[in-house]
Amino acid sequence: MKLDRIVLRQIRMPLVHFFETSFSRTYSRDIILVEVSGDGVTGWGEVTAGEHPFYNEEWTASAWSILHDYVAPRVLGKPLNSAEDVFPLTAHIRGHNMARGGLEAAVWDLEARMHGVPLWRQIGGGARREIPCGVSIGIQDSVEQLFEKIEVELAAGYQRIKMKIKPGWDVDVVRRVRERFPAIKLMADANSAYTLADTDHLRKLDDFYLMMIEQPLGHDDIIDHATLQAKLQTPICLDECIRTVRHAEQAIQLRACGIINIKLGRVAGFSQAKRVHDIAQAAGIPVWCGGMLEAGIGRAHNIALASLPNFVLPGDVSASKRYWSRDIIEPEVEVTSTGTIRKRDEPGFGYALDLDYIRRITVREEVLG
Ligand code: OSB
Ligand code: MG
Repeated sequence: MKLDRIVLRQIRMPLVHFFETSFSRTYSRDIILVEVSGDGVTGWGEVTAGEHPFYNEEWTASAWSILHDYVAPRVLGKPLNSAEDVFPLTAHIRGHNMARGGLEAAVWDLEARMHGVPLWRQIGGGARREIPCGVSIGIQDSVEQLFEKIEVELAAGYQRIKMKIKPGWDVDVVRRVRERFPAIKLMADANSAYTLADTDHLRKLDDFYLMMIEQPLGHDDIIDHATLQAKLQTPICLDECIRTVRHAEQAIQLRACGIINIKLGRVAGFSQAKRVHDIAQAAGIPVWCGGMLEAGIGRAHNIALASLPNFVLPGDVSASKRYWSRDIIEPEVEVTSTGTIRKRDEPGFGYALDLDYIRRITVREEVLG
């Protein structure tokens, strides 16, 4: 297989509700879609970078530049035996995994379509017919608002609630949520808002039998997480700091976490996501699929990823309507009353693209090759 054309599109989509983490509040997304063509077949990927370099070093404009100037030239016209060849072709680029991963995932989609199989089969997934789903609920303006959101998501059937925390919105809020909802699967995500100096404060969270605490410490730290994990009963789940297979190996070796959140973009695509999945499985570390407020393509790719066998915990992959008044795929992603998403059997990522809508919300487009 050989790519002869890459189209980059930046789309702008307002969120139905703002999403607040410890690092920022997002009202609207600017998302890069990557369309790759070769041998008469087309595949699609989505870049998961945010609008600002606050979750990691990437943002929409940096991802566009990296794709345009560095990723596309390394892949266009090169003979590819499979989508596995994309990661090594872009490995000379340091970091910028989300930009590289957006294109890599598009090539997996293309390869699946070429073989006429669903993406989940192409990546070696398919361990389950239905993907268990949780929701990630951002920091709210009041605890009452948070209660309301949790009620709505539980009524919809979601299997676990993740609440975002930051200094000033942590132990007391988690306590109130736990008192109000004593039996739910609950976890907290700090997005690197704390340091080891907060150890005693974070230990108070042990009282609330959380499933896990996600990324409490530095976005680039593994060693301090190992120190903290030794002092906490609650398992630590690592997100930001697992960018490579080596990071996952080191975190496991140092006992820095009990659980890993795998995000397709953060680890540069499916080939590395699968390897992180495999080494975690071999070490007895469960994984789940994280989210980056994706539009339909990224969401569909996450569903495929979450069908690998060690994705045993509910992920942050949820229904389109929680994010968008209209998604870019048809049908939109829906969740069953038991909080699962059924994977689909169509070739590729499994949903049709709403190209008219994509055209209408495109704010930048460039054809390469
Ligand atoms: O840390 O998991 C995170 C969104 C943006 C950036 C980082 C994170 C998140 C989420 C949202 O938690 C997950 C989703 O619903 O897509
Ligand atoms: Mg996280």
